[in-house]
Amino acid sequence: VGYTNAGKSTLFNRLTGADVLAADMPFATLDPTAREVTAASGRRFALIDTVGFITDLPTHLVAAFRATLEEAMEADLLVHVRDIAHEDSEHQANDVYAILEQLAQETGADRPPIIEAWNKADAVAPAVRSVLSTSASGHSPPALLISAMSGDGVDGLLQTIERELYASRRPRQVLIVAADGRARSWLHDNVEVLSETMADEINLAVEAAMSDIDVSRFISAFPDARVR
Ligand SMILES: Nc1nc2c(ncn2[C@@H]2O[C@H](COP(=O)(O)OP(=O)(O)OP(=O)(O)O)[C@@H](O)[C@H]2O)c(=O)[nH]1
Ligand SMILES: [Mg+2]
Repeated sequence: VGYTNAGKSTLFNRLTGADVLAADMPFATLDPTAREVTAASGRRFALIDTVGFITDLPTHLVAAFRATLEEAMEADLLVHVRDIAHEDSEHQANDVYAILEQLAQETGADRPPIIEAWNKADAVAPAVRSVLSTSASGHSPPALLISAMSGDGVDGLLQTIERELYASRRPRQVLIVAADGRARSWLHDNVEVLSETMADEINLAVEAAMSDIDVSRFISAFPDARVR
């Protein structure tokens, strides 16, 4: 996610080798695109490019963008791409966070965790770059200085994405009512199911590899299930 023109599609292309239109114009991306990325460890995840966030969307465009932006609330991790060379970079970031908060409220979902990609590092003077690099290292949410165009810093970003995605992922024991097909389908659709056994006459014990994010999602959808 990120402000329009921040370099989302350029980064997407660099990470996926895809040829999504990256152009120096607003709304270059009208359709979200998902591609599979293989990290250095061999683990795979889906990366989704989104439309740009902008403060005053023309009304007729809002509806079309809405679904895509709401979809972002279902992500396991948001990569907030920022044009760090832009004079209004801070304002743009604040606008993006305001829109994310609004989407979270409207969808009733928790905002996914975020990392920031401070893009266009090649477009700032070396002295500025080193200052930015220092502030990125202590930044919350985690921030990485990159150039999607030259590829500088992109490997580090990929490692951070992977670390954030899998940090809390471990086998969990989930207890659901065996007759509840929806809870079982959710697990099969969203996480890796390792084993399934009947715990007693009624309950199914499912062992599944889940992150903390997966667990909170699952519990909010199925409050009666037990996870440990
Ligand atoms: N100098 C420099 N330019 C970049 C970099 N990344 C992207 N750009 C340029 O910024 C412009 C916008 O890039 P896009 O990737 O289309 O940006 P976007 O965030 O996908 O834009 P929307 O889809 O309109 O929201 C293009 O002209 C890119 O070539 C970078 O790392 N350095
Ligand atoms: Mg784009």
